[in-house]
Amino acid sequence: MNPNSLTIALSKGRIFEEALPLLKRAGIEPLENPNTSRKLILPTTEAGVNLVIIRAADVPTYVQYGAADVGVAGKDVLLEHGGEGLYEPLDLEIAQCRLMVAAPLQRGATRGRLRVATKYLNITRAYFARQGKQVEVIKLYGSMELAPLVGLADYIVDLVDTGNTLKANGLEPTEHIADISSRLVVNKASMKMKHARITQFVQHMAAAVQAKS
Ligand code: PRT
Ligand code: MG
Repeated sequence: MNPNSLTIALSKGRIFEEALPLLKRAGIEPLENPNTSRKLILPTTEAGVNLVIIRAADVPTYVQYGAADVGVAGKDVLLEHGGEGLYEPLDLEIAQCRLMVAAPLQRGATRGRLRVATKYLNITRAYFARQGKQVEVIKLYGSMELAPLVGLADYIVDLVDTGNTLKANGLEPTEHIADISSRLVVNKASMKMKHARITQFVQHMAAAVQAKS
């Protein structure tokens, strides 16, 4: 094990786009663009530092098992995962949004147990349990906004940024569950074995976040 090597897990799309300037300030630039390259492991300008490009929801798992030393993941994904085996040393303040309950603007009286469609099963179950509400949680993998329109669910739990997606589908946010931003996560064993390298990386990223705000 090279104590100076570093594998960084992150997803394509908004997290990659917003993490890139922070990584650049920390002296790390990918040698290829993941949006055009088919490579899943991207070498960077810094020797021994590689980016692995994976699905957003898989980032905590890769870091938990040490397949990556560090990663960038949304707080939504971390709450759903549970955070086992991970340190969360830094709020990167990127990809910000809110996790909300939403419902149709026009909603009829509901009979029986409320149904809530979401991809966040754990968060949703815990949230309604805290409210003392009995709900049936229906797992979906995307397009949650459709569920109330076709009678699959009474409510959804989803991320909201501008609110345009909800509005376009005749929905409105009804309850705020959590403010979301992306976090830097670190594998607990890597933190011990590569302590100097990871501490330095976290400090550089913290300085990059500061410089932005
Ligand atoms: O898209 P894919 O299926 O590959 O995976 P993913 O959806 O998990 O990844 P991605 O890249 O879409 O989202 C990664 C992370 O970005 C999420 O886990 C959040 O932490 C963060 N993030 C920030 C968001 C949003 N803002 C966001 N607005 N993720 C998703 N959205 C979606 C939301 O689900 C809804 O469909 O955008 C829509 C709402 O946006 P508004 O502006 O219309 O309100
Ligand atoms: Mg998405």
